[in-house]
Amino acid sequence: MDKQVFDLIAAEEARQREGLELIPSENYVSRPVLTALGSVFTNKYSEGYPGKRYYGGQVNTDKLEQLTIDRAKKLFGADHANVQPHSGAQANMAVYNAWCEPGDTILGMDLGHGGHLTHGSPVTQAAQVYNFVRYKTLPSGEIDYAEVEKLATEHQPKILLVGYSAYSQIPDFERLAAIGQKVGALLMADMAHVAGLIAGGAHPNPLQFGFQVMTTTTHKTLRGPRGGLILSMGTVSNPWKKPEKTIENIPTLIDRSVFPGTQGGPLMNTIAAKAVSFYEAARPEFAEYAQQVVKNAAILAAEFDKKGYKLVAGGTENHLILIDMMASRGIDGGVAQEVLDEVGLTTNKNAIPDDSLPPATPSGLRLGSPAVTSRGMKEPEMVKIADLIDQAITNRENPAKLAEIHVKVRDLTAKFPLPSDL
Ligand code: DSN
Repeated sequence: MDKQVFDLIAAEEARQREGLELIPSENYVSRPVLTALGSVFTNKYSEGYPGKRYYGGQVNTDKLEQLTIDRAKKLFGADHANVQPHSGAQANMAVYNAWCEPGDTILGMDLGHGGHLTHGSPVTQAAQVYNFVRYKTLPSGEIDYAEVEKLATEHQPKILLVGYSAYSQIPDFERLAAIGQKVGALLMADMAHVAGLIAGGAHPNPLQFGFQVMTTTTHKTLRGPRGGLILSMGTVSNPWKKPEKTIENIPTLIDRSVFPGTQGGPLMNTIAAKAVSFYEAARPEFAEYAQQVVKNAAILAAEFDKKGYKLVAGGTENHLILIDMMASRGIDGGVAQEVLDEVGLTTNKNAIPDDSLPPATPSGLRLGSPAVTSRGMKEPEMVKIADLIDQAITNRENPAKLAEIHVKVRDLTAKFPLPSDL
């Protein structure tokens, strides 16, 4: 009936099918995840938690949410899971609110060095409520652990936060945990980018290194619906009774902070889709997928390196690559993103550490392998993709050549269906 929206959905589906999705925080969900997301659970209000709700009619929602919680706990080896956060940003806010008082200090990674907006960027509301102190990376591209230790000792943060949206290395969780423990901070990891790699055994799990809280989005490498998740270690008790603020009580403090602290009714259809994605992520095929994501990113990085591109940190240990486009080809990341968009290659401009250019036209271009790997692409396709990107950048002022490259992108994607087509 609604042709306008129908046409837009069809056009977006075609864009996703015919293009190469290289934004490292995006992915393609399966048909079962889409089906759950579009299910009648969207009609239900379920404030509270399984067995402790405000409204009637919860016979199915209670079972569904408990199933989702149990699957998440098992997948990540956590004592508790809160599956209600509407997004990663809300998950992070709920943890800050659970553990900190206004004005308390949180030590997190600087946005300009790969950190995330919600880790204390001055433009966020969180930065008005809490006192964020930020650590940076070294010129080598690695976290400056000595600086983390120095800042932690000096500022005695309530939370030591590790997490990022543009960091291509594997953090030394053991070292970070030791620093946090020394100053008595809650150890929090925002693993939104790599949660799928952790679930698939292709990346270390911070919960195994003494971290008490792990937040994530569910839609990146984890390949679920758009949403958030908080995993924690400790004792789970009745969320209706305010517990003492101790690290042991973190799961209950988090539950109270999500609802009623920072959110209203949960999105039960999204929770259904999260449950399906956790089921999929526990399967052996997903472990293969996670390994392939890492292999594919390494091949992409090696190909760019061969072509003389300068990569932040010199390469990648996860799914993500940050190219210093200005140093490599004398154009900013925004120009590169636009040229690549023209030929169906979707990437995003991104700041590099200590960028001399502004955020709207930064030096970097960020890309990654999760979505193309979901389409079944492997090493040979990564070599082709790096080549297509390089050709487009080199021929950015040659429309005829760009049109030829666009045809090559369509030819490649035609051979690899979307997971939702299978
Ligand atoms: N927007 C996400 C990303 O692209 O990394 C982080 O929230």
